[in-house]
Amino acid sequence: MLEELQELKADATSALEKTTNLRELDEWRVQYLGRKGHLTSILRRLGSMSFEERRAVGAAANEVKFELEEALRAREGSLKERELAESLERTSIDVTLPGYPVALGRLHPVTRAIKEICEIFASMGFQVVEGPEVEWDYYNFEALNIPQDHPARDMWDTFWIDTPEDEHQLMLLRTHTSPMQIRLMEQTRPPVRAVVPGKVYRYEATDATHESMFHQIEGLAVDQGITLGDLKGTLFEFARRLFGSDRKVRFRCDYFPFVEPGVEMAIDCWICRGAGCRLCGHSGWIEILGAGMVHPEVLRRVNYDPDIYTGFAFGLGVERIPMLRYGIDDIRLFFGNDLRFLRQF
Ligand code: YSA
Repeated sequence: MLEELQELKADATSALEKTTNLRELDEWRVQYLGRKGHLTSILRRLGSMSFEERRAVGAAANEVKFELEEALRAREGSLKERELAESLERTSIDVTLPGYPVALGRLHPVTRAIKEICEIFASMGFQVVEGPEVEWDYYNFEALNIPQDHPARDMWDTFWIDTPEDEHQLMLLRTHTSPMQIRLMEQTRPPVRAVVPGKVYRYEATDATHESMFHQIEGLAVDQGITLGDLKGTLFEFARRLFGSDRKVRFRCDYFPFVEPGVEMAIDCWICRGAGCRLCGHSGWIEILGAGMVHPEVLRRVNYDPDIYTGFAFGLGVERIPMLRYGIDDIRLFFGNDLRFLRQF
């Protein structure tokens, strides 16, 4: 029996050296070490042996088993290495090839318009500041001369925020960037010259030129001796730099409770070039901003003496600028998240 074991070991060792891949190695394992393999069949016969024989053959069989298992592991390691080297040779990596390009994002057209507009005003000496989108009723309406029952509240209906019962102030999503006029003047003394970009919200039906969330840029300049001429000069210069001198600009009287007098500024329609179409409501003009001279009541509320200081302010709808620029005929495209649209800019 001991001889049979030595023969088995020699036989198995030479068969192991002949294996050339992992599949053959597994077949070898089943043949020599498996449940129905050669070694197991020898071990099964141990039961019919004498005690002395069983001890000697059992110990020798375990030793052979241990050695064959060791040899199996070593062979497995070298076969794996060989297979890896062969597969690398087959696939051949060219480390000098350029890598995959990293996909770069880009700025949203509205973000780009905000940056560009702020840069124009910054070059005219305006500071750029931001303010809260969630605002108190006081700053959005009251302090701007729009008390509780004022009809102007109808055109600026908004989304209201629940506040704790003991909080007596009303909270809302700001309908315009104008509340920042008050916050700025509360914090500083004249001269003030600032622009405020940011999101605003309105509870209104959407159409080609109206969204319920859009962006505005507020402008405010307060000092001694500021006139409506300064307002017009500043806005004309802004329009000339942004659109070029061939675009037509129109000023008309308008009403806002926090200015006196009030104006609106419009640019000739980008689709029909003034002839009249669906987009401009057949008027030939698209309104881009409301403006005016800051109302004396508003100045008084922030402790600026209206007999000494005057100022102008404006609120510009940002989305309408890239619409004018690129001939975009529907504002809803900006936030529809269609990459085919956004990748064009
Ligand atoms: C007026 C006088 C000031 O001294 C200062 C600011 C203002 C503007 C005022 N706060 C205001 O919000 N006026 S507005 O309601 O006419 O909006 C200003 C601009 O925002 C519009 O000219 C238009 O370009 C844009 N806008 C208004 N509603 C919009 C909109 N853009 C997209 N969607 C909407 N729903």
